[in-house]
Amino acid sequence: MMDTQSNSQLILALSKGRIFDETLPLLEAAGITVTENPETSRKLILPTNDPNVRVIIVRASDVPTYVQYGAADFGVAGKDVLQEHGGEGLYQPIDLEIAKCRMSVAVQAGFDYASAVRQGARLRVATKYFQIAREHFAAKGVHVDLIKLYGSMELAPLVGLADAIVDLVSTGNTLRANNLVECEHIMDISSRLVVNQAALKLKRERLQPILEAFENASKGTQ
Ligand code: PRT
Ligand code: MG
Repeated sequence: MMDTQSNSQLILALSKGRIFDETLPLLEAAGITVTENPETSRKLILPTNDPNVRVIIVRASDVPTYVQYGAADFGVAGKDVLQEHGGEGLYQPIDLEIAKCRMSVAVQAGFDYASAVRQGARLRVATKYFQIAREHFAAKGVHVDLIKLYGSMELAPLVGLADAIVDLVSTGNTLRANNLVECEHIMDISSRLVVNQAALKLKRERLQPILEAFENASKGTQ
């Protein structure tokens, strides 16, 4: 038997910081106001003005996992995170055009990346984005040894851990502050709405108006 009560309940997975902040106006456009601030609240499940909609706060890289397994019905995640996750079990209907940045290769100022590549040198590349880096260098036919890091990639070339990094860049301030320069653009990044495939069928009536409002609002901000 269909549980109509639970089918009217929606859970949205967001990460704190820029994704939460930039999703708020889209939620507002759908008539949803989050009534607690994740920066000051210790709650991981936040109520909204709609008793049927709750927001869970998870790590950015965990959003696809919560949605894939149906612990959240929908969520917002960067293209970087989705590429690394693989997107299994996720429907990705809308590019929300928020939290924009780019994925780049960067090296220490003075390191001649182009000639190292031309000479076929084996490069050591530190990154949190293993899949994206692997695909990028394989497509270019560049031999690399990838070193997995979980943060502060910018440090790696400065202390000789790596020749290059693959990381997200938005203003470029972090690279500049650490004497690094971008030498290759891999892809543009923005955040996408992801929806659990079963929820999309079972909760279509509840989800559809929200997806439409998100789509219209994100178009309006471009
Ligand atoms: O921080 P935490 O480890 O919890 O997770 P996270 O870093 O994955 O989450 P968060 O909230 O920092 O980022 C969430 C999403 O925002 C990412 O998955 C991206 O899709 C997107 N986004 C947009 C960014 C940036 N811009 C960005 N500038 N994510 C990270 N950065 C970092 C970048 O890694 C680098 O260290 O900011 C630094 C560079 O910024 P600039 O402005 O100095 O160039
Ligand atoms: Mg971060």
